[in-house]
Amino acid sequence: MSRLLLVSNRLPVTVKADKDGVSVVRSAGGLATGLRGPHERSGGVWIGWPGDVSRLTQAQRASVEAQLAELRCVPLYLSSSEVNRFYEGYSNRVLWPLCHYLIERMPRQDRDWEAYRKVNERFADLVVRHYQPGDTIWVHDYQLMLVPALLRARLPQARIGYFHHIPFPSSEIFRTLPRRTELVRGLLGADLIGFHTHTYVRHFTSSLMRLVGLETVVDQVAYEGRQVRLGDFPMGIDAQAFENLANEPAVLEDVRVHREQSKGQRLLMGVDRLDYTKGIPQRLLAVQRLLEREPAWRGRLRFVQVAVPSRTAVEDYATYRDKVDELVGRINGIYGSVHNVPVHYLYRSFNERQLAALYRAADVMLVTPIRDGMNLVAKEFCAARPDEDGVLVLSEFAGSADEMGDAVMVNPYDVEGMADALERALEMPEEERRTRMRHLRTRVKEYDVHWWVRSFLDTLQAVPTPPPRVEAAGAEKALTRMREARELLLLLDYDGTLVPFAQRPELAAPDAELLELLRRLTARPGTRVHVVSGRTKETLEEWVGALPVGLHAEHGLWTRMARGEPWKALEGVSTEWKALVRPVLESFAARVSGALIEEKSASLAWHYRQVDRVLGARQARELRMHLGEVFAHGPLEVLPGDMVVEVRARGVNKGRVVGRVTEGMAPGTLVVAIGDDRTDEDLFAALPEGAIAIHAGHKETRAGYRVNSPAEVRQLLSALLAG
Ligand code: ADQ
Repeated sequence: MSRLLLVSNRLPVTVKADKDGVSVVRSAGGLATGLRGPHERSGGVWIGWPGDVSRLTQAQRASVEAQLAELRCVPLYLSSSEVNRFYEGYSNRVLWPLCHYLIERMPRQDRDWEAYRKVNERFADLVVRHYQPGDTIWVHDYQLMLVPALLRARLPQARIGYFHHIPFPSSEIFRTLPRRTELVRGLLGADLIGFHTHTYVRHFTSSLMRLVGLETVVDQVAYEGRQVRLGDFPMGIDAQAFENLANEPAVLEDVRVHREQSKGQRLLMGVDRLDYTKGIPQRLLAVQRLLEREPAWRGRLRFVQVAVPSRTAVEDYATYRDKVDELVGRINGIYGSVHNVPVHYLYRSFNERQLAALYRAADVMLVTPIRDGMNLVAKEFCAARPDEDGVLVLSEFAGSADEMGDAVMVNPYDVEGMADALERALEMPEEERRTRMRHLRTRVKEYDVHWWVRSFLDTLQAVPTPPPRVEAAGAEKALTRMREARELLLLLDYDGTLVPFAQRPELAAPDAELLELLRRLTARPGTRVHVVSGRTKETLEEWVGALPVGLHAEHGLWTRMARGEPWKALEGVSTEWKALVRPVLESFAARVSGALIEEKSASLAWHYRQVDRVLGARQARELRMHLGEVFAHGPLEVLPGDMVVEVRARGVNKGRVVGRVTEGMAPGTLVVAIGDDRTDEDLFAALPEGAIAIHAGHKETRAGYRVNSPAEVRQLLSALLAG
């Protein structure tokens, strides 16, 4: 097993200072428990914030560090301003409500973005310092969404995973965020991006399409020359540990006491962090509604709501706390008596033993968040019921709902419906309760946190490591060889290589700088230049025909070897199929606004650069499929291009140009081809031995060298002239 570097905002520890000194205690949470084994076995480290240590003395700090080192934890200290702006400001005030669909809770201006970015950089720096070749890096959660890309830029060969613990919202919500694209690109630095459910994966892929124009094929996205995998990995809990706890004699004694105290009553339970996503007010309203409409339940219900204080420095949480307090007071005021109140509200943290006792004592467990990435409480409840009794009422907006179909499902926004579900749960016959609980427990026990860690890490390990990437330095090396060559033959693609893509094909005419560059290249001693393009011969003639360059139009169908010479076509190319294909393209163009058809002598192209991204990609896929089926054995081929589907006579490709231009070439001539898309790969494949192929962009390529953009192609060619 390779060394595992875990990266999360918080370290899985609590630092406690008292009169006897300072101690570092391991946390018990699901993530900490699940990752403990792999973390220790792999000999790696866990990097994160140990919490506020600003009040500690120098000596106490040193002691904390020594204890952290024992636990293989590396601290990243956050200043109080960073806590304020990176953690509470951007993470908890912006990203948390956004991902939970609560955009009205987001501040109107995201002033804390810079702090978020800087702290993400600090995390990446620290990871890089601890990284050793061969390590696997696993970054956790929404506080660190930029870290994967920051790492990728500095560790191109590293194996990087990222897991998003909260929901990933619909792209319609996500795209309201000013920094949406930076965040999505931040995640794309990873080799594997994991979510709790398939729905979140789908939402993420539609954001990729909408914001970056990337299409996901099954579970992979090609990005900057790498394949990024996406997957759903529903997180589990340490089910065995919870079951063991629930069977401990001291816990069973507590269960007995709880039951005794609610004698003659049914015990309803809620356990949450006090967070506005957890739906506590809606749940209280449902209890109130039940008592209101069914007087028979009055005095017979005891609802214990446990709420751990959370993010108390964020004002929204304080307001929310007041709201819950008020509701509890109101319900108890109306339905309580001198001896008894229906709602017992405990605003504090409980340890796992106490929680296990509450879970095991409950008749009905209410887990009704308005939105929740997964929700582990629902699973803990089931694990703590070896007696196979108790009813789980679960919100359909919790990620866990996807796996826990045997719960009583509720829509937390429907108070009346929730009151119905409560009643149904309270009156559920024992046999049904047991059947449902058995099924729930089987799932929770089988897909526990250890399974989750294993399946994520196994998938991450299976990702092939990226081939060593030739960076700009590689192009430098190509440049040296080009400068040294006595004779040079340049084969240059046009669109996406010499000029960037334009909204419409006719708008990509060469600018003065490009014409001058090409002219100077043709004047360079021993240098011949050919433009090899998919464009028509008329366009090439008009745009660059005045220069002493060779021109190859329509992917090599037409060739004009030198200025003033006639255009010659490849022989034996059929074009009758065009009459059949044209109506198909026309019917697709009519369906979507912005699509246009381009006709050349031996090809037809359907352009969708101006179509809505999602719709365009979907229509293009459908068109390719349709053409593939109908004309499977015809004399034509369908090429996916950059925002274009091109249908071309079979046998015509840029590779055919190579034979013609190298005929009679002086020995020792260096052939250099530069291109950016699939059609250029045909050219690269046909190059003679010793030639240089340069890919302009970030796609998968057989080229040995890479530059990033048309601007860099021009820089390279200018450097050739300068040298
Ligand atoms: P949370 O929003 O914190 O986690 P959840 O999954 O329910 O939500 O985990 C809460 C944890 O806190 C549970 O382990 C629970 O036992 C504990 N807890 C709750 N109330 C407590 C109390 N009063 N005292 C002590 N402990 C208490 C985020 C996402 C979730 C996702 C997890 C894991 O919001 O959707 O399931 O991460 O990915």
